Amino acid sequence: MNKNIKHISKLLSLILRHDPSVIGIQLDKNGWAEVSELVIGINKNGQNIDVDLLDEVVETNDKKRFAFNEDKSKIRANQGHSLSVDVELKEMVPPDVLYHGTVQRFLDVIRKEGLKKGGRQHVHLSHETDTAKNVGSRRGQPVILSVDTMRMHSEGFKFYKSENGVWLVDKVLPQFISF
Ligand code: HQG
Repeated sequence: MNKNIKHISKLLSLILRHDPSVIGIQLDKNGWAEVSELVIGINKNGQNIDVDLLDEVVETNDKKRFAFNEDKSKIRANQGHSLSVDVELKEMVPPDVLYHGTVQRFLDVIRKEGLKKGGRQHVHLSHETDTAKNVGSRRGQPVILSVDTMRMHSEGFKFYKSENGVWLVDKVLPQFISF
């Protein structure tokens, strides 16, 4: 990926998931930023960007992290927020098993407490073991945990799927995890 595009993608993640105030803008309750305000804010912050480049960043993003509204006047992150916004996630029946990528040093705590959402709004799970492996690799040698989502679902836990295909849940108790 073009270096500039990657840089802008990272900046967008910061602004749209965690802290819009870094460029002096606000998100609405559904996590939307006004595209016009965003472009002005990013330019003021010293990064040259126009609507076409923003479009390219959204289109080429490897994980489809961002989405425009219909008339492209607004933009938001599909998931991954620490900010408490309602991105209108769809509740869905999960596949029988989902995976979580982590690293060895967290396993003792995870065995005791299960998976917790930490700084984000949800625990992130994936359908593919490869994705879980990549997620874990961000922190070191990846460890892939399997989650018995069929049982969780039958016991009433709610699952959501983001627009870009990430499975989200409030927490995963240890009894549902295979180590
Ligand atoms: C671990 C990226 C101690 C958990 C990725 C993880 C993903 C615990 C870390 C998305 C724990 C949290 C999310 C417990 C979980 N005690 N550690 N009880 N429960 N953990 O970044 O899932 O590129 O908030 O295993 O690709 O790593 O940003 O979550 O290691 O999709 O779009 O605590 O972020 O996507 O880390 O990653 P994170 P995650 P983007």
